[in-house]
Amino acid sequence: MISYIGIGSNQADPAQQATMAIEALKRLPNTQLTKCASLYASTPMGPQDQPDYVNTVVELDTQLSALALLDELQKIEFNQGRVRKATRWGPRTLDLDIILYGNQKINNTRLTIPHYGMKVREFVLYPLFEIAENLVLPDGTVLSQLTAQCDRNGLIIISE
Ligand code: ROI
Repeated sequence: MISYIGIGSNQADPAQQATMAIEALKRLPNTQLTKCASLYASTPMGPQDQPDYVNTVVELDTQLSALALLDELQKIEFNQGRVRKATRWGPRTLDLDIILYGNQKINNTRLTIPHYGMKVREFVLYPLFEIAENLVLPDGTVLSQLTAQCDRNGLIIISE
C-alpha cells in the first residue's frame, strides 16, 4: 500500500526532529520509504505566538495495516518527539500524521483518512505535490488543483 505521512515540528530544533523522523521511518518493519519531499519552513496555523514549523511529507510503500502504521508512528513520536526537560517530559515536538493510505477512506476512533485538514493546509499540499504531482484523492479531487488554489502563506523550502 502506498501511504503519505505528514511530518511537522516546531520545537527542539525542528529540522533535526524532521530528519530524525525520516531516518526512523526508513527503519519501519515491512515498509519502504520511497519518496521524500524537501523540508519546508511554514507559518504556524492556529495560535501565532509559537515558533515557525518545519514540515515535510514522505511516501511509504508498506504492508502494515493503517492501524499498525499508526502504532509505529506514535512510537516514533514518543521516542524522538519528546524532549526530556529537567525532571519531567517536555511538550510534544513531533507530529506524524497519516495523510493518505492508498485510496482508502478510513473513519474510526483512532484514524480519519484522508487527514481532515489536508485539503486546505499549504504545509501538507505543497510537499505532497512535490513528490506526487499526479495524485488524485479518494473523493476524486485532483491534488494539483487543490495546491494551485492554496496560498503558500509564506511556505518556503529550507533544504532539498
Ligand atoms: N502549523 C504549521 N505550519 N505546521 C504544522 O505542522 C502545524 N501543526 C499543527 C497546528 C497547531 C495545527 N499548526 C501547524 O498541529
